[in-house]
Amino acid sequence: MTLDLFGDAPDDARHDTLQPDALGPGAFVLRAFAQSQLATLQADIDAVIAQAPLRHWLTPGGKRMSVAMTNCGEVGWISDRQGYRYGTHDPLSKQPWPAMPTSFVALAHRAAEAAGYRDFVPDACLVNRYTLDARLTLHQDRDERELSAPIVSVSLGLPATFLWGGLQRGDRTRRLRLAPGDVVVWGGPSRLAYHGIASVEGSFDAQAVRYNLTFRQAR
Ligand code: MD3
Ligand code: FE
Repeated sequence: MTLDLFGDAPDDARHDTLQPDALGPGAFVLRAFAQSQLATLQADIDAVIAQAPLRHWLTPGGKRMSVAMTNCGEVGWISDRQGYRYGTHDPLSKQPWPAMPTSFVALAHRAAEAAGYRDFVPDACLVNRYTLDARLTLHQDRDERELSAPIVSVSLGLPATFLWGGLQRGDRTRRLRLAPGDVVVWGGPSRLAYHGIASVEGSFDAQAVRYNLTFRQAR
Protein backbone atom coordinates (compact mmCIF):
# COMPACT_ATOMS: atom_id res chain seq x y z
CA MET A 1 0.00 0.00 0.00
CA THR A 2 1.45 3.39 -0.91
CA LEU A 3 1.80 6.11 1.64
CA ASP A 4 0.66 8.85 -0.71
CA LEU A 5 -1.98 10.19 1.65
CA PHE A 6 -4.07 12.13 -0.83
CA GLY A 7 -3.18 10.70 -4.20
CA ASP A 8 -6.34 8.65 -4.46
CA ALA A 9 -8.58 10.66 -2.18
CA PRO A 10 -11.50 12.75 -3.41
CA ASP A 11 -10.72 16.41 -4.10
CA ASP A 12 -12.35 18.06 -1.16
CA ALA A 13 -11.03 15.52 1.31
CA ARG A 14 -8.80 18.20 2.84
CA HIS A 15 -11.67 19.92 4.55
CA ASP A 16 -10.58 21.68 7.75
CA THR A 17 -12.69 19.75 10.21
CA LEU A 18 -11.17 16.44 9.17
CA GLN A 19 -7.98 14.81 10.35
CA PRO A 20 -7.17 13.10 7.10
CA ASP A 21 -3.70 12.07 8.22
CA ALA A 22 -5.05 9.83 10.96
CA LEU A 23 -5.45 6.62 8.98
CA GLY A 24 -4.46 6.44 5.35
CA PRO A 25 -5.51 7.11 1.76
CA GLY A 26 -9.29 7.50 1.49
CA ALA A 27 -9.89 6.98 5.24
CA PHE A 28 -11.02 9.89 7.41
CA VAL A 29 -11.81 10.33 11.09
CA LEU A 30 -14.54 12.90 11.77
CA ARG A 31 -14.15 13.44 15.48
CA ALA A 32 -17.45 14.12 17.31
CA PHE A 33 -19.27 14.47 13.97
CA ALA A 34 -22.39 12.77 15.46
CA GLN A 35 -22.05 14.31 18.94
CA SER A 36 -25.21 16.41 18.83
CA GLN A 37 -27.31 13.46 17.59
CA LEU A 38 -26.30 10.77 20.05
CA ALA A 39 -29.60 10.72 21.94
CA THR A 40 -31.67 10.48 18.75
CA LEU A 41 -29.40 7.80 17.33
CA GLN A 42 -29.59 5.76 20.55
CA ALA A 43 -33.40 5.97 20.61
CA ASP A 44 -33.48 4.80 17.00
CA ILE A 45 -31.06 1.95 17.79
CA ASP A 46 -33.35 0.88 20.64
CA ALA A 47 -36.33 0.88 18.26
CA VAL A 48 -34.46 -1.27 15.73
CA ILE A 49 -33.43 -3.72 18.48
CA ALA A 50 -37.07 -3.94 19.65
CA GLN A 51 -38.01 -5.22 16.17
CA ALA A 52 -34.92 -7.27 15.39
CA PRO A 53 -33.21 -8.32 18.64
CA LEU A 54 -29.44 -8.40 19.05
CA ARG A 55 -27.99 -11.88 18.61
CA HIS A 56 -24.60 -13.58 18.54
CA TRP A 57 -24.01 -15.02 15.06
CA LEU A 58 -22.02 -18.19 14.62
CA THR A 59 -18.94 -17.93 12.44
CA PRO A 60 -18.71 -20.38 9.52
CA GLY A 61 -16.33 -22.33 11.78
CA GLY A 62 -19.05 -22.62 14.44
CA LYS A 63 -17.74 -20.11 17.01
CA ARG A 64 -20.19 -17.76 18.74
CA MET A 65 -19.21 -14.13 18.04
CA SER A 66 -18.67 -12.07 21.20
CA VAL A 67 -20.17 -8.97 19.54
CA ALA A 68 -24.00 -9.00 19.47
CA MET A 69 -25.46 -7.87 16.14
CA THR A 70 -28.61 -6.88 14.32
CA ASN A 71 -29.40 -4.93 11.15
CA CYS A 72 -31.66 -2.39 9.56
CA GLY A 73 -32.05 -1.39 5.93
CA GLU A 74 -32.89 -3.29 2.75
CA VAL A 75 -30.33 -5.96 3.51
CA GLY A 76 -28.56 -7.15 6.66
CA TRP A 77 -25.28 -8.91 7.35
CA ILE A 78 -25.69 -12.52 8.42
CA SER A 79 -23.23 -15.18 9.57
CA ASP A 80 -23.82 -18.87 10.21
CA ARG A 81 -22.29 -22.26 9.36
CA GLN A 82 -23.17 -21.53 5.72
CA GLY A 83 -20.91 -18.45 5.64
CA TYR A 84 -21.06 -14.66 5.66
CA ARG A 85 -23.61 -12.93 3.43
CA TYR A 86 -26.25 -10.21 3.11
CA GLY A 87 -29.92 -11.14 3.25
CA THR A 88 -33.21 -9.26 2.96
CA HIS A 89 -34.82 -11.08 5.92
CA ASP A 90 -33.99 -11.62 9.58
CA PRO A 91 -33.38 -15.37 9.93
CA LEU A 92 -34.80 -15.25 13.49
CA SER A 93 -38.17 -13.62 12.74
CA LYS A 94 -38.30 -14.48 8.99
CA GLN A 95 -39.40 -10.83 8.57
CA PRO A 96 -37.66 -8.16 6.48
CA TRP A 97 -35.06 -6.20 8.46
CA PRO A 98 -36.46 -2.98 10.00
CA ALA A 99 -36.25 0.09 7.77
CA MET A 100 -33.23 2.30 8.25
CA PRO A 101 -34.25 5.26 10.46
CA THR A 102 -34.04 8.57 8.58
CA SER A 103 -31.60 9.86 11.21
CA PHE A 104 -29.20 7.06 10.19
CA VAL A 105 -29.51 7.65 6.44
CA ALA A 106 -28.99 11.39 6.80
CA LEU A 107 -25.96 11.04 9.08
CA ALA A 108 -24.25 8.45 6.87
CA HIS A 109 -24.84 10.58 3.79
CA ARG A 110 -23.52 13.77 5.44
CA ALA A 111 -20.44 12.03 6.82
CA ALA A 112 -19.55 10.48 3.47
CA GLU A 113 -20.00 13.86 1.82
CA ALA A 114 -17.79 15.57 4.41
CA ALA A 115 -15.08 13.07 3.51
CA GLY A 116 -15.54 13.78 -0.18
CA TYR A 117 -17.70 10.81 -1.20
CA ARG A 118 -20.79 12.07 -3.02
CA ASP A 119 -24.12 10.30 -3.31
CA PHE A 120 -23.52 7.64 -0.66
CA VAL A 121 -26.82 5.83 -0.19
CA PRO A 122 -26.37 2.90 2.19
CA ASP A 123 -28.69 -0.09 1.81
CA ALA A 124 -27.34 -1.89 4.89
CA CYS A 125 -26.72 -0.81 8.47
CA LEU A 126 -25.08 -3.32 10.81
CA VAL A 127 -25.66 -2.58 14.50
CA ASN A 128 -22.87 -3.98 16.70
CA ARG A 129 -23.10 -4.07 20.49
CA TYR A 130 -19.95 -4.57 22.56
CA THR A 131 -19.94 -5.55 26.20
CA LEU A 132 -16.58 -5.32 28.00
CA ASP A 133 -15.57 -8.84 26.98
CA ALA A 134 -16.37 -8.38 23.27
CA ARG A 135 -13.70 -8.25 20.56
CA LEU A 136 -13.70 -8.19 16.80
CA THR A 137 -10.61 -9.92 15.41
CA LEU A 138 -8.71 -8.46 12.48
CA HIS A 139 -10.72 -8.89 9.26
CA GLN A 140 -11.57 -7.30 5.91
CA ASP A 141 -15.08 -6.23 4.88
CA ARG A 142 -15.42 -7.94 1.53
CA ASP A 143 -18.94 -9.33 1.47
CA GLU A 144 -20.27 -6.24 -0.32
CA ARG A 145 -20.85 -6.15 -4.06
CA GLU A 146 -19.97 -2.48 -4.45
CA LEU A 147 -16.39 -2.13 -3.21
CA SER A 148 -16.16 1.33 -4.81
CA ALA A 149 -18.59 2.73 -2.20
CA PRO A 150 -17.14 3.81 1.16
CA ILE A 151 -18.14 2.42 4.54
CA VAL A 152 -19.25 4.84 7.26
CA SER A 153 -18.94 3.84 10.92
CA VAL A 154 -20.44 5.66 13.92
CA SER A 155 -19.39 4.99 17.53
CA LEU A 156 -21.71 5.38 20.55
CA GLY A 157 -21.36 4.52 24.23
CA LEU A 158 -18.11 3.24 25.72
CA PRO A 159 -14.86 4.16 23.96
CA ALA A 160 -12.92 1.40 22.21
CA THR A 161 -9.48 0.71 20.84
CA PHE A 162 -9.73 0.25 17.09
CA LEU A 163 -7.06 -1.71 15.22
CA TRP A 164 -6.12 -0.47 11.79
CA GLY A 165 -3.83 -2.54 9.57
CA GLY A 166 -2.89 -2.68 5.91
CA LEU A 167 -4.07 -4.64 2.89
CA GLN A 168 -2.29 -7.80 4.06
CA ARG A 169 -3.27 -9.58 7.27
CA GLY A 170 0.34 -9.56 8.45
CA ASP A 171 0.88 -5.79 7.99
CA ARG A 172 1.58 -3.91 11.19
CA THR A 173 -1.44 -2.41 12.92
CA ARG A 174 -1.99 0.96 14.54
CA ARG A 175 -4.33 1.65 17.42
CA LEU A 176 -6.92 4.41 17.43
CA ARG A 177 -9.27 5.31 20.26
CA LEU A 178 -12.85 5.74 19.05
CA ALA A 179 -15.08 7.81 21.35
CA PRO A 180 -18.85 8.30 21.25
CA GLY A 181 -19.84 10.58 18.39
CA ASP A 182 -16.74 9.78 16.32
CA VAL A 183 -17.47 8.90 12.70
CA VAL A 184 -14.99 7.21 10.40
CA VAL A 185 -15.30 7.01 6.62
CA TRP A 186 -13.32 4.33 4.78
CA GLY A 187 -13.09 4.31 1.04
CA GLY A 188 -10.74 4.24 -1.90
CA PRO A 189 -7.53 2.33 -1.26
CA SER A 190 -8.47 1.88 2.42
CA ARG A 191 -11.72 0.09 1.69
CA LEU A 192 -10.13 -3.35 1.98
CA ALA A 193 -7.78 -2.61 4.88
CA TYR A 194 -7.70 -5.10 7.74
CA HIS A 195 -9.29 -3.78 10.93
CA GLY A 196 -10.81 -4.88 14.23
CA ILE A 197 -11.74 -3.90 17.77
CA ALA A 198 -9.06 -4.82 20.34
CA SER A 199 -10.90 -3.78 23.49
CA VAL A 200 -13.67 -1.69 24.99
CA GLU A 201 -12.96 0.66 27.90
CA GLY A 202 -14.80 0.01 31.15
CA SER A 203 -16.50 2.74 33.13
CA PHE A 204 -18.08 3.34 36.53
CA ASP A 205 -21.34 2.17 35.00
CA ALA A 206 -21.14 -1.63 34.96
CA GLN A 207 -24.13 -1.79 32.57
CA ALA A 208 -22.58 0.42 29.94
CA VAL A 209 -21.91 -0.93 26.44
CA ARG A 210 -20.51 0.30 23.14
CA TYR A 211 -22.57 0.47 19.96
CA ASN A 212 -21.23 0.82 16.47
CA LEU A 213 -23.29 1.52 13.37
CA THR A 214 -21.69 0.45 10.10
CA PHE A 215 -23.28 1.79 6.93
CA ARG A 216 -22.62 0.02 3.67
CA GLN A 217 -23.75 -0.20 0.11
CA ALA A 218 -23.91 -3.97 -0.01
CA ARG A 219 -25.69 -4.64 -3.30
C1 MD3 B 1 -11.87 -0.19 7.79
N1 MD3 B 1 -16.99 -3.01 12.94
O1 MD3 B 1 -18.75 -4.51 11.55
S1 MD3 B 1 -16.19 -0.11 12.37
C2 MD3 B 1 -17.58 -4.49 11.14
O2 MD3 B 1 -16.49 -0.89 15.64
C3 MD3 B 1 -16.57 -3.72 11.90
O3 MD3 B 1 -17.95 -2.42 15.26
C4 MD3 B 1 -16.10 -2.35 13.85
O4 MD3 B 1 -15.43 -3.79 11.56
C5 MD3 B 1 -16.90 -1.83 15.00
O5 MD3 B 1 -17.21 -5.07 10.10
C6 MD3 B 1 -15.28 -1.31 13.23
C7 MD3 B 1 -14.92 0.52 11.47
C8 MD3 B 1 -14.67 -0.04 10.11
C9 MD3 B 1 -15.66 -0.59 9.36
C10 MD3 B 1 -15.39 -1.00 8.07
C11 MD3 B 1 -14.12 -0.87 7.53
C12 MD3 B 1 -13.42 0.07 9.60
C13 MD3 B 1 -13.13 -0.33 8.31
C14 MD3 B 1 -13.81 -1.25 6.21
C15 MD3 B 1 -12.56 -1.09 5.71
C16 MD3 B 1 -11.58 -0.56 6.49
FE1 FE C 1 -15.31 -4.64 9.57
